[in-house]
Amino acid sequence: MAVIIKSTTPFEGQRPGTSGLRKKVKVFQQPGYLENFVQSVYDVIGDFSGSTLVVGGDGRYYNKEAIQIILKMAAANGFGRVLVGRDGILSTPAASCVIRKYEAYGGLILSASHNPAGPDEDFGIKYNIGSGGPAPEGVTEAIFARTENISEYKILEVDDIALEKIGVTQIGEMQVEVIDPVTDYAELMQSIFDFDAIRELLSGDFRMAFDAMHAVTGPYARVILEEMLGAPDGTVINGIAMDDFGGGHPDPNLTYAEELVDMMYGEHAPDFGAASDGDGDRNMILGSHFFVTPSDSLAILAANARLIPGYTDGIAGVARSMPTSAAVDRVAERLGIDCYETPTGWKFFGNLMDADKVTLCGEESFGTGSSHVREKDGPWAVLFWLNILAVRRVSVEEIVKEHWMLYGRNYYSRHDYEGVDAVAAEEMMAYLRSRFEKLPGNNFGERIVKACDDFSYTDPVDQSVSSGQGIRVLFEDGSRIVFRLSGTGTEGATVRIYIESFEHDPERHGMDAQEALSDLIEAAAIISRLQEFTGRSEPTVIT
Ligand code: VG1
Ligand code: CO
Repeated sequence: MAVIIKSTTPFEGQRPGTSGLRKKVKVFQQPGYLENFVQSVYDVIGDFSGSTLVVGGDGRYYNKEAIQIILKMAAANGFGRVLVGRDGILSTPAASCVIRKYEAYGGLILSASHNPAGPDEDFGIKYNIGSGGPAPEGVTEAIFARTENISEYKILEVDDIALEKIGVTQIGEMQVEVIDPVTDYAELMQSIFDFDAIRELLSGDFRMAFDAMHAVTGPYARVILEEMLGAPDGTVINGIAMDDFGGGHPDPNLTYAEELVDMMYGEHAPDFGAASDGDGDRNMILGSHFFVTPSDSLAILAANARLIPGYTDGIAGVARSMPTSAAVDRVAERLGIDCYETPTGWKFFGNLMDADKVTLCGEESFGTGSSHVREKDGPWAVLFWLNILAVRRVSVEEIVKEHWMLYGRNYYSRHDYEGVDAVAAEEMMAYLRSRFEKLPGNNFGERIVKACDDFSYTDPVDQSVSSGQGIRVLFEDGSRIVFRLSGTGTEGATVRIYIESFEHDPERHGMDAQEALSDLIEAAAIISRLQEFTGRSEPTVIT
């Protein structure tokens, strides 16, 4: 029987940010908290009666409990069918794939991405629309507005639904169909990449390692890399998914993917190394003793796309988030295709892909993807690189260096200051804004400030405007510094500083990025008075 329960939760803080609603598990466990968010989603997304919802998550702590609530509420609210990954598992890109393939009304994805998991760590939920992509700002704002005045939610009072086996269960008027979390996604990958060529590469001397970081990509990588592509057992490391991600921080970067990084810089380093994050939408690419920046990776995928069966006809256009380096812009220019600069967050790529304006897109934060789904896609990026390597048969390092020769090198780095006092961080941003008029004309070493602004984006498809998306300090020589506050952290504020400069001269491509950018890094500290505001002098994470 469906019951209506009067809500008593504190609604505060349910604003879905860049990647949905992210809070500590304990916050989600408050009676009615998750229920209120879910009911608010169901209340504002339109008439879905009788249609299909997709549900799945990265398997983190509270995933299963949350799914039971979501399913019982979906039944009480009139969905006809829910497709749910076995054991409640679906990586973020696989959820996007399933939504699209089965033409679902939308989906609920449970993840806090790369944030640590466990009873004292993070949980998250977001709504994706029928295209398979994250809900656009209009929808997330409507969900938020609804959470502020919701007074009751509907739930079906039934026993928990078995999710361990493939099959269909009826609850009330609704069918719950448990699906294999990997099959549909693996089929999609097979339709894009040359699996035969990759299998051949992997059967020779070529050695690779994939670090699943004890998170959701473990089962995907084991099936696709080891079973379908014949990579030797053990290629996938940390491949067992755990609800606390093994106590780790499944963020595929040089700091947190320590085990893989040690291996790739060790004595018998494999030829290729890759890692993905908690929910499988991010990727890090390494060669033997060599790190590929995500911005370079996007540019290289764009430049080599025609080598891949799924993109032999070329790509329609590319897009990158504003703080991502302009490396891909140079490729777009040479290919004669459009390049769009969007705010941070995958949802801004959706309209461009739906309108066929772009095929590939990416972010500096280890996110790359294409219009095959509407999320960034970690394993897809890994397969893309493998397919390029299978065709070109040169090393990762050679591919990147040749790319720099042809297009020039964008030196790039991001400095994160995590867990900063939130008020201090806002004050620093306000101080920066107050200097927009004063900075132009000033010089820092040899570089002269040309302009400063707060990035604002007008969507070329629906004309919606998103402002306040990051402070840019642009220099006359084309280098730049960007200041942003993270929208995904759950403790205090995270200040992100992005630094970029362009080097055309191949003689100067061999520098360490921190060294090449040192004067800009210093300028960033002076311009923002970072230490005065935050008390910090060293970043928490450098990528
Ligand atoms: C970060 C990244 C951003 C990414 C977002 C979600 O956001 O910088 O590029 O889209 O995480 O990624 P922020 O606001 O903290 O800078 V994921 O893998 O959490 O879905
Ligand atoms: Co993620």
